[in-house]
Amino acid sequence: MAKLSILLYPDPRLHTVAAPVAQVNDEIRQLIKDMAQAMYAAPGVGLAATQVDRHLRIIVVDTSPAHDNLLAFINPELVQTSGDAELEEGCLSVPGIYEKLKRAQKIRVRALNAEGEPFEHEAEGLQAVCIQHEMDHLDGKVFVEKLSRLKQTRILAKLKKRERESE
Ligand code: GNR
Ligand code: NI
Repeated sequence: MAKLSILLYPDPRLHTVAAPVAQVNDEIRQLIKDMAQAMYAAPGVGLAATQVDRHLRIIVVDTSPAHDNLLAFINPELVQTSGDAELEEGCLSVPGIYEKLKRAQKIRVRALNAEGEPFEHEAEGLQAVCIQHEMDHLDGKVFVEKLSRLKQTRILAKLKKRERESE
């Protein structure tokens, strides 16, 4: 299995809009396995293909306490959203930065599974927030870019300072 490395903000490749998966085949299934491995190793509760520099519309999510409920969504689409959630979010591509964002509390997602079959999934709370966070990655958006300009400037300064100090 290929060990995938995770792109770090502000890497411009994180702004790539991912292309739909045309055919779910063994290559896609292998990518999903590698993404799951990278997510669990990090550790994180979700990962988008964008973050491992594979610009296809694939996300994996596991918000279960025992890390035993892997969900994979290929070409995910939100078909329904309701309510408001405001949760502190983090991102494997922006390590050490946690900020609150407003999201839908409950969502219904339509996607293909690893067999290429369409399915729908309802999520709420952390799982719903995580799926929305991952779907943003597929559109080239990193969560910090939804914050105010001031907060983004401060986060970029913090990341640069950290980079300087690690040299
Ligand atoms: O590991 C992660 N935790 C998290 C916490 C709150 C809201 C979203 C997330 S997703 C993040 C992993 C990640 O960067 N996915 O893109
Ligand atoms: Ni993220």
